[in-house]
Amino acid sequence: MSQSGRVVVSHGRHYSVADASGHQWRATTRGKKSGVVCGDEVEITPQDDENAVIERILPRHNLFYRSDAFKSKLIAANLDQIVIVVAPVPSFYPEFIDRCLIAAEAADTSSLIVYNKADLSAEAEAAWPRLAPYAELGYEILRLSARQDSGPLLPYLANKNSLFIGQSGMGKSSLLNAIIPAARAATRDISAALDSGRHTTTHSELYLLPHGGSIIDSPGMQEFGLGHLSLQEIQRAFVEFRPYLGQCRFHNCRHDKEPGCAILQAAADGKIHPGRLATYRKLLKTYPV
Ligand SMILES: Nc1nc2c(ncn2[C@@H]2O[C@H](COP(=O)(O)OP(=O)(O)OP(=O)(O)O)[C@@H](O)[C@H]2O)c(=O)[nH]1
Ligand SMILES: [Mg+2]
Ligand SMILES: [Zn+2]
Repeated sequence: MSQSGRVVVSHGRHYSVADASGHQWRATTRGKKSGVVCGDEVEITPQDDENAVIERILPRHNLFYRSDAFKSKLIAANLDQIVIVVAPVPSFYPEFIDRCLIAAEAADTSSLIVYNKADLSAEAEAAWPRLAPYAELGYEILRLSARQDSGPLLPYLANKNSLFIGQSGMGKSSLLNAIIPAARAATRDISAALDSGRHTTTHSELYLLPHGGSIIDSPGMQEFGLGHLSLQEIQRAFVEFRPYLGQCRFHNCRHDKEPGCAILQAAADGKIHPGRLATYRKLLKTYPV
């Protein structure tokens, strides 16, 4: 007899699926089939009291993924929001934020930026201006310290399925532990993590919030490829481009060097941040004319 459940752990091709009663099944897919991610609703067939086979993935509201040079990598499904965790130490790359925001826009999920480690006040103050463009674009930024008080994030998480994402060492797992102490996710000193060349979190896992909603903690990443998106999807994902799209002289304008380009004009008028345009230009290079 098959039943349904939600994928709460995805570790290579091994999964945990929680059913409605909260029981967690150790699950695998049939044959070589994979493509199951945290947050997926699935149909399973129990094999015994603990093991089950995933028969199929139920229709997804959305799927968040990135690509590397070779293929796309699924990250999580059925999300309400992406929580991009950044911190002053180790330093974060605005381009990484741009890429996450683009993937989130393309997956039709909202995003929130958490600026963690506010307790490192001198460093936090120094790096703060690098986040200003995102505030200007209307993205919400919460400045907090997982170590001191994660409280300001709670209202944003209530009854939502959130994905914590970010570069390694930003404090995603620390934040998770502060919010759900029972999670007891591994965290690690950055220098130790960098020395070993590994990320501390090695698989994605979904944790339930006591009053509704859930958090998926994901492994840190340095690269966030967008090869799965078309150039048009990328252009639309830059929220500040939207008022100007369709207003260029050429209908297939790449907003590169074309005359009569409304985007370049807006940038020249100071309406598009140079850093964001630089990210766009970098992405554009991967889409040959
Ligand atoms: N000062 C300070 N350090 C923090 C804070 N939050 C996390 N850290 C430290 O930052 C380091 C990395 O934290 P993790 O939670 O492991 O980071 P992560 O983003 O989960 O890293 P990966 O799993 O590798 O992606 C640890 O040494 C934490 O103790 C904070 O609010 N303030
Ligand atoms: Mg982690
Ligand atoms: Zn243009």
